Amino acid sequence: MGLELYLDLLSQPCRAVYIFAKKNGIPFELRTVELLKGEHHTAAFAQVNPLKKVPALKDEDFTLAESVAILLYLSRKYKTPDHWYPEDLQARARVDEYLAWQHTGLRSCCTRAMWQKMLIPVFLGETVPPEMLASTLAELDRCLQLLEDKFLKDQAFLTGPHITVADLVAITEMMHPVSAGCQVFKSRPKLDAWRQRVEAAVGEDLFQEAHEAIMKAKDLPPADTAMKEKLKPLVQVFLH
Ligand SMILES: N[C@@H](CCC(=O)N[C@@H](CS)C(=O)NCC(=O)O)C(=O)O
Repeated sequence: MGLELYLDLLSQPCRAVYIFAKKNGIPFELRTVELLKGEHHTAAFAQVNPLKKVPALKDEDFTLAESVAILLYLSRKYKTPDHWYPEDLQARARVDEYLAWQHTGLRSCCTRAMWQKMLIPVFLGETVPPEMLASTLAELDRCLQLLEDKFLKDQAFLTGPHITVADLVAITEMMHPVSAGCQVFKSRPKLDAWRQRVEAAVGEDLFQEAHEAIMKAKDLPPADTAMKEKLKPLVQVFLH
């Protein structure tokens, strides 16, 4: 058995890993782990990732969790083109800087916005206090401004003139609030032009394929009682 990637494309870090692997022609077996069915809690999956989260990687006897570690492992093992994760010390440090910031920066804001604006009210039928949603969306706005001012500036891509794994991570993060109907790019021409460059670099077909499931999430049938029970811990996280 060669490389196996355990993914659910509803998940942002999974989409980043999926796009990276596909775009670079890395051969892998897709092992779908359906989060909404609670498949990440099975004993079999815990053998691959004891943290019980996707994405996860298995390469023969070697297993790995955490999307950033997976992206870097793939870039090194398959010697992907230098621009994705440049050898140059300072260019690489810029990518590392974004990858370190995003967990508690953009990813956190975008995921929270998607849960509060779409998944909790539409899929789970629970009320999100309007003042909580307003504060989440204001925080998202601040985060996007930071992305533009601190990272993108007047460059073509987030860390310089070429696309890197940082751009893949960021665009997949931003598609979370987009899927929930947030107008992330509408009043942000700089970010919108960047989005178009990233989509063009990835390829429109691959970009759409990776985002098909999340863009349809708003049409999911309402969760049943068992599903609501399973998702309770996550709802608690996103309602605080
Ligand atoms: N820091 C991790 C985050 C992984 C993560 O939180 N994955 C989510 C999906 S986006 C998950 O599996 N959640 C299941 C759960 O927490 O029960 C990464 O970047 O890979």
